Amino acid sequence: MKKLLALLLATATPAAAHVTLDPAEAQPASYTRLAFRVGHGCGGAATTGIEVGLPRGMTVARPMPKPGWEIAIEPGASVAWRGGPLPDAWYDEFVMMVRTPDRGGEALAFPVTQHCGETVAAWTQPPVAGEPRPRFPAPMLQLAQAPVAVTAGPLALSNAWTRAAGQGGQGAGFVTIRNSGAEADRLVAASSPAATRVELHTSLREGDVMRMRPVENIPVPAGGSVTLAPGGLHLMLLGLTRPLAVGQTVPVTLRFERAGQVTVNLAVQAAGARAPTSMPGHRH
Ligand SMILES: [Cu+2]
Repeated sequence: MKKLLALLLATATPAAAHVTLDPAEAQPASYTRLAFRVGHGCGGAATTGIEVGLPRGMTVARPMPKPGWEIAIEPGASVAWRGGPLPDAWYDEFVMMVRTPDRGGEALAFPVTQHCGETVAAWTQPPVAGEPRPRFPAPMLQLAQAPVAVTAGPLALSNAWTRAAGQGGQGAGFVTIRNSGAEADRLVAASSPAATRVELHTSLREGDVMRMRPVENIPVPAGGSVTLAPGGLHLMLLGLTRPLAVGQTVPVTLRFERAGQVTVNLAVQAAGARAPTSMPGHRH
């Protein structure tokens, strides 16, 4: 018979005694790699399985195969790994690729049941505002607030994003700019606290090679729009002053000839992303 470990763990040191989720934050409606970190067994016993419950609306959850572990999927409900054993003193990660629901601002709970032979530990308690941290916390994923269109006069900026990159490197920023006004405008400069310098670039194909070239400005036609996108116009973030990590946002201030200055937050997507919510290597 399985015994619940609650009483046993209640007397153990609470520090580090839980299953955690990496990363803790992600963008809504985007493909995200989640790693469930298991840093201990159940009160000394080796881990022989974990079962991860999926939050409502998480229809895509693809576990990464793991040598020595069998995978069981219940679509839309749970993903489980059975195998090991993973000794109590060892550490391991259980990884899946998910598509997060389009519910920006929501905190998603992933109730995890950890099996150690006959013993079970249930990490299933979401935190409750105003109450102490639960003794058996469920791993949580905080979804960023859904990006809203930023406006400057007749200009509306939306779909602002970039890709993960390392400190000291460079990144390309993308955004859609719509001009509902009767007069054309031009993007003339950009800056960001995350980059030493931000240039306006276009991409040109020369033979088989794509090259980037600075442009003086980017026109935004009256009653029209311009889309900065991979393979075309983009913001070039040079000399990154900090790493750009998936799930974060990067503020960039754009200066328009007529509309003036406006700051947008670029949502950081995976390194290979071709579109704001795409999975690396896939087009949607
Ligand atoms: Cu460039």
